[in-house]
Amino acid sequence: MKVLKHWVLAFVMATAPLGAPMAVLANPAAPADNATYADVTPQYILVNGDLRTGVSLSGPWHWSLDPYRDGLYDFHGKPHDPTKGRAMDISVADAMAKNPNALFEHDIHRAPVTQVPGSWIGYDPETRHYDGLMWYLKTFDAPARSGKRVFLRFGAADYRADVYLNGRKVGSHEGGFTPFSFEVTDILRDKDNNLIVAVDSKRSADTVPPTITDWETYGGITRDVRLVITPQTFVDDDFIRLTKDGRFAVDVALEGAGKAGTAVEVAIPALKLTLKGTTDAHGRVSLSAAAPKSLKRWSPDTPVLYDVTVKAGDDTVSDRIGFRTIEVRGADILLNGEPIYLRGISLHEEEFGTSPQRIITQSAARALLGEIKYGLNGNYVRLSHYPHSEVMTRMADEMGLLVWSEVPVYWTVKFDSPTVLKAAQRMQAENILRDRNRASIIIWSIGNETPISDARNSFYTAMAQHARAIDGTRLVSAALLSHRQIVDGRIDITIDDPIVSELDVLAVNTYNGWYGNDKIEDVPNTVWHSASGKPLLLSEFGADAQYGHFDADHHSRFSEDYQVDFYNGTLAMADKIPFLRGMSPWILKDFRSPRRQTTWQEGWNRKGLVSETGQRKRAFFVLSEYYRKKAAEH
Ligand code: GCB
Repeated sequence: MKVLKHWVLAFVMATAPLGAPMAVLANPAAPADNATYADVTPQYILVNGDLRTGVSLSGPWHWSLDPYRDGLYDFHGKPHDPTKGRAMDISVADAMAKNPNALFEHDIHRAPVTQVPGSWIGYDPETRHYDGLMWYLKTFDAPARSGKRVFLRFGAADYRADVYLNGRKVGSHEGGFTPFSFEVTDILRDKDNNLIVAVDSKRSADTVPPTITDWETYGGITRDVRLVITPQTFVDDDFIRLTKDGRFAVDVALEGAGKAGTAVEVAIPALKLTLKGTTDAHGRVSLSAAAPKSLKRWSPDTPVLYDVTVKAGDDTVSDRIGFRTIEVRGADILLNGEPIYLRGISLHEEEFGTSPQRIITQSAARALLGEIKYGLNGNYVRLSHYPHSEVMTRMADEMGLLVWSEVPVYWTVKFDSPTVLKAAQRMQAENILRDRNRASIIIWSIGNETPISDARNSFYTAMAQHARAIDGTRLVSAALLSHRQIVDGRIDITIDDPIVSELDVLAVNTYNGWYGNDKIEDVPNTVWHSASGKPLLLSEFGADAQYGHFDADHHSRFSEDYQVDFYNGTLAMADKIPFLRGMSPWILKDFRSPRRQTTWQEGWNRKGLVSETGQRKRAFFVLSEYYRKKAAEH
């Protein structure tokens, strides 16, 4: 068994109930190859990597299609030797200067240019439905960095990325929605660096998610790329939060030769609070102090963020952090000790508009979340079905929206595969470690609508325990399916998924009145059962409607009238579920989905309450009014 990474152990100890830390470490679905949490956690966390000192490499990059994967394999299908550089990495101009007759089949240095971040589905009509391997090239001069370390950090690349700098492979990453970093200190040169990235969007039965989803695959480098510059020893991770008993708790982990015995100072100037300590032999320190009375707790109504700095040796990391508590008591969800009802909606990572890019800028995030908070009177968003950009979660902190954050364990993941579990846990670790300091996030979701089986149950158990091991301060949930029957002429739904025992909050996707044969007029009288005593969220419900299509006479499917009926019926049902504590209907905005091809849809899932360009459908106002009343009640 490999040695656990120091900080993983640290956080397990810090978050597990007293006397139980080793139990938390036991992974019930432990992969046969003895993988440990060390295998699923990134080598460098680079906490706040999006904000740290550095330079952005976003902007113009060359792109070159490689449908036959020639850049990876030679003529006979043998992989190229990654240590010797690649076909794609040869500077054709240099080589031609030496031998004007040299033969090249690729010339990425003269290939077309696009803007990174973005997705190739928007580059060109030819790439609109491309699913495969794409090469990217960025040439750049390095910033001044004497004596410092340099990391290449990608916000996300969908789905797999192989990264080469100056002809050397610096690393690979699997997973389309989480950040990754590689150290390049010794490879970087002052001038003319060649950064080549092979991004492969192709998924398989062994990927997370697998091939079939209900959303568009945005292949490409979809989030910012940065060179992050740190001192030799630096703050790799910090976890700063308010505990349920009202204390500040801080865990800091340093990386680098000088990580042991280093003084660490965590300051929140607005609260006149400074916590000091010295790292242990592993470069870790845990600090805690009573929260001052002047602390204003973060909530959707008071999204107060404090400037926090962590200083260690030559390094300083700054963040803006809100402080709040979240817990479950019986069937209630308590925010800062008070019961709260989650007035939410689900969201895919797509900006308003028709350009197929998926570029979540601050203004795109503000526009989407603003529609939820001010348009719908909401206080909550389900960021489905994968980790959204850090721009989005930071914006939720700033604007005051509670967040459900999810990993792309969706539908038919290969639950009996230890390799797939490892990939999913790695994504989970990258997501949680990126966002543990976001007050807005209250729920880590371990997946969506997965069919019950023994393999799935142990996979989910491992995921739930892993989430708690990294962050024991938030609630764990999953969007489940439920058990429907007709009893005494009424729709009768029982939540009897065995995974319920592993979850803090139940969540069910329910589409009666849209999918299946139930009529929407029968939905209000649905009876719900759960023996768990835990709070329930309706994590999805919705019906397709094309904006502007009305059918007052027949209320036919895809009309706005039908969608209004569906919302009225489902909200009436919701009012009668005694243990319901919130909802995130499907979905704020119509989103691209290649599997939706009727004349009403034309490649869009039309369950949005607003169209792709942001026009509000009538059902938007139904939910907005419902939430206005709910907000007044609570
Ligand atoms: C679901 C899925 C979601 C789909 C939605 C639909 O249950 O969780 O990803 O997009 O239904 O529209 O069918």
